[in-house]
Amino acid sequence: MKRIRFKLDKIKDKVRESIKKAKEEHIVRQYVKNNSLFLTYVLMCLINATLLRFFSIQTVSNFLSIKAIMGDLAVISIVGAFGYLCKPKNRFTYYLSFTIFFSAICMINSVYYTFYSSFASVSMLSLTQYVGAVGDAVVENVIQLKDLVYIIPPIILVIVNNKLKKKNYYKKVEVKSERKKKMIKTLCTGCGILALFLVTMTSLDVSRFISQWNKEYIVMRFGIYIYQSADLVSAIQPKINSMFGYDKAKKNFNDYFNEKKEIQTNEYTNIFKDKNVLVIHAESIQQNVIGLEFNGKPVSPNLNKLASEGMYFSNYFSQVSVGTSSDAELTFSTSLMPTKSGTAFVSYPNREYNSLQKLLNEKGYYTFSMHANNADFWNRRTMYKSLGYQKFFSKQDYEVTPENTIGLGLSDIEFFTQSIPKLQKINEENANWYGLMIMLSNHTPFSDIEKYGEFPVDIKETIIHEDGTTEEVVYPYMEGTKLGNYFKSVHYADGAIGNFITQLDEAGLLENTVLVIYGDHDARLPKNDYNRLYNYDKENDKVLDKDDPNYKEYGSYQYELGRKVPFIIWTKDMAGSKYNQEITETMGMYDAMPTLGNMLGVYNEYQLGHDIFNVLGQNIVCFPNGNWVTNKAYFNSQKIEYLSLNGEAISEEEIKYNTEYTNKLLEVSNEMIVYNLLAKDEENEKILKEVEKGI
Ligand code: GP9
Ligand code: MN
Repeated sequence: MKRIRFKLDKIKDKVRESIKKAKEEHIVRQYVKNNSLFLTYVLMCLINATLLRFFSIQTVSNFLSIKAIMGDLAVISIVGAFGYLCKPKNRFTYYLSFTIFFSAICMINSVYYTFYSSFASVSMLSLTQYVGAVGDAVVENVIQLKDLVYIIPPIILVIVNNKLKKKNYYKKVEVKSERKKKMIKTLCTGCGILALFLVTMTSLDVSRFISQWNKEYIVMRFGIYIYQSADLVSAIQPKINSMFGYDKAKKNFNDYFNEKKEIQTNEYTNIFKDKNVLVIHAESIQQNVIGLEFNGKPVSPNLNKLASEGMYFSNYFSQVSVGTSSDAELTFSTSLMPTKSGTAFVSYPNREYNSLQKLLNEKGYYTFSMHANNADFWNRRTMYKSLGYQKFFSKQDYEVTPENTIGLGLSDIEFFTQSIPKLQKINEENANWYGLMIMLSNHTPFSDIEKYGEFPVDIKETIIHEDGTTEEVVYPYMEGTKLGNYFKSVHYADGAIGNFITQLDEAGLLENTVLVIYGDHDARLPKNDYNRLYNYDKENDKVLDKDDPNYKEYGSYQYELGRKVPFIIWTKDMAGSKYNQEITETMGMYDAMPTLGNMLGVYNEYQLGHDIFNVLGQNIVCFPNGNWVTNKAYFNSQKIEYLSLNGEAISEEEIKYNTEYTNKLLEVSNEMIVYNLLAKDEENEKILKEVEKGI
């Protein structure tokens, strides 16, 4: 014991001595003076990464996360260390290049986060063509002032460099061995920070880092630069993935479905047997428009009517990832989740899918999709074959002119109108058919307002004065806001649906048809606009104060839960029948195929969702980022906290169970697609060989 104490004292003395020596020799000051360029580079890149966390994740604990700062610092210093190998006069070019590179990473992620509430993935590079097509929408709706702050650090580095030049900073001669020594010292410091960072990692950090579902969590704990490096590796994975780990994935898959016991029938089985099905993919329609009114006029009178006459699933969540519309189509048709990296439509179109379309094909249905956009958008032309569509009516099958265009393409009214003769022909030629109709007009940025028609989103009031005279007062309310424009756009899209139903009826196409409508995903509108919608103070034309008794909380949870979409199943004769009901059970896009399939008399043994009528009171909806929601709670896996939905606390065990359920489901779903597990073995071999050849 004494010996240990003696040794400790000796170390303490040595440290004290070194500090004293350092003070006397001004070592720190000397270091700063001799390494100003490197230190500016480190500081600038670190500030950028911190700002990114601040503007995206937005809680103090996250943006000042020591772990993330350490992770970023380690990467920046390790990369920066090699700058010392350059001669002093070339060093600036090295550091400026990397400052620009790191700033670009932060800027891209900043823009991306606004749009997708997630961080960018290299695998999305293959999807840039689609971003191009909706590019205007992105620029108009998404690039904000906050995305431009990342330009400042490279500018500061240039300014510092100019100052250093004037002070003859680069005139010093450094021999090769001296440069090497500096590099090694800096590299060791960087590795030391990395080692310190690694020992502070928890098992949760490790598992989340490996699984990569939860991008926000990884950025929060590992920093943006480690996240982006790991993402680069996982982007190359689709090719590598399918070459390795097949056996493990296959075993996982077998175990999962062997354990899954599913009830296959209920009172809804076959209620729509041999009926035609017309599915409307309602672009960006959110559930919160249903029932909403301005000046006594409903935003969506037609959807309201369909919801009140049919089966209306009012607690229905979209489960899309970066593949937005295409992910919605995938999950709706196959009951699978979007893939971990890339998108199923673009990265894995050559896989085997068990889809509703294929199951209906087997029963003699003719299957088709109609969408007046470019057939290659989201790689639909190719993927549709794998989903089992027999025909795809795309832009080339419609007459698109500048006059009949709204937003991204052919207006919804025109799209539906031009589709009627096509539908009539299909109906004449086929005993049964299943069709998907993808709407387009209600797509972000909702700025074609003059084409949407009149729908004021202000507040109009008539004031009666004491002398009996009246005065019309108008409060701007949602006019001029993005959300306000969205409501105008929804009103237009809803009108197009109403028009279409009349046309279908006139053409006799509703007699034997089940109409299904789903909102594909939320409209990614600003949270502040919702705050204005729910907390408008008309007297002052601003949002109510937080401590006002009438103020309704609209935080991030309300926003996330507010992203629900409508799901309606309707037939002409359903109103007033026993099927005319509102189903409030929490439900996801992956429950659509099992629920609708059962009504049509088909069953997919590899579905991940459930027939909702078999799981009433106990359903769970998993999201691609690892979050989940039930009737009782919404769990945010980034914050590791939940919001109670029934006012009661939920147990630790329930959280653990649901989280494990979610992670397993996401893993199995991803592996089913990546490893093509639904394919027969010999087909799979063919695909894997193609992958090996780099196709
Ligand atoms: C494009 C349309 C919109 O054809 O479906 O796609 P989104 O941008 O919503 O994914
Ligand atoms: Mn969409």
